[in-house]
Amino acid sequence: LKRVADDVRTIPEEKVPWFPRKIRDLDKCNLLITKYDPDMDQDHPGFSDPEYRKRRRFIAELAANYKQGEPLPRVEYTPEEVATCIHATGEYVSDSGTLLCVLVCPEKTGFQLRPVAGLLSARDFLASLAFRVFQCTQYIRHASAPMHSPEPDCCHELLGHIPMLADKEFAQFSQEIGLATLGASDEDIERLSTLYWFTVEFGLCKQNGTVKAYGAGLLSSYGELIYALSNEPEYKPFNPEETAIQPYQDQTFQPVYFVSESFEDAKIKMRRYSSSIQRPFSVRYDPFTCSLEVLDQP
Ligand code: HBI
Ligand code: FE
Repeated sequence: LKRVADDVRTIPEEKVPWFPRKIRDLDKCNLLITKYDPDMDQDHPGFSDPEYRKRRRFIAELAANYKQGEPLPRVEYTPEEVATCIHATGEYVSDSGTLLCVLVCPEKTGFQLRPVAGLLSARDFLASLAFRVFQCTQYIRHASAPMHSPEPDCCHELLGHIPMLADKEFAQFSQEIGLATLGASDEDIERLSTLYWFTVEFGLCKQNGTVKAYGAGLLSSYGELIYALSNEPEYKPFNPEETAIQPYQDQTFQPVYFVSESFEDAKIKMRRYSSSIQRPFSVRYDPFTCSLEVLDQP
């Protein structure tokens, strides 16, 4: 009888993909997707610039050697990088952006940054959010294309993501997407990553009756921000079931945006959606031990 019971218990567990259970496990969430990086993508603005590629390898090395809990590696930006960032964002790139997250976020929301060398797999990227850790790039886009970067870069993180991570409601929303992805099937990761895309990256939200942008991809792209609020694209109400299966664009402006009634409303809808995802266990984050409690489903 015991044998049978054991067998029954191990069947569902075998199908569950590995996921981090302690914050230190994020050192293993490091699967890079290299298709848009300057060494692999012929259309990358830095592809034919050996100096740029060398600089990127240097900054990538800092991220590769980083271990959870260490202070963020400091990058001394060159005058050219500073100029590019000012061009892209109108702001001086200094440590003041990261400082907002290093100093303000712990107090406001507990979000931390860790360095990442580039685009991560959606599974690894989203898993870190479950621990209130944001994987943050430190390199600057290529000087020849200050208004557009095929990959996330430091300008995008500083202008788009970091201020949002200091918002309580938004931090909760981000963490809950992360928690929903842990051990999820590839299909569910795809749907949750699409939801992340249309909210955290390209979301619109009503505020006092007016539609405003809050997505980091919009806040860090002046061109797309104007376009997104211009009435030219299509607007749909945010509804996770529908939003999760909307095909999306990562090379040009979005043809469609989803509008939430409020962050609060988006969070409630997202929570309802996440709880409809079938997993043979449930997870709860314990902020005191920075680890997950994993409870088997009865
Ligand atoms: N990796 N570093 C990094 N930054 C992102 O914004 C990011 C990523 N990997 C995947 C990803 N975004 C998208 O798939 C999201 O929709 C999850
Ligand atoms: Fe982003």
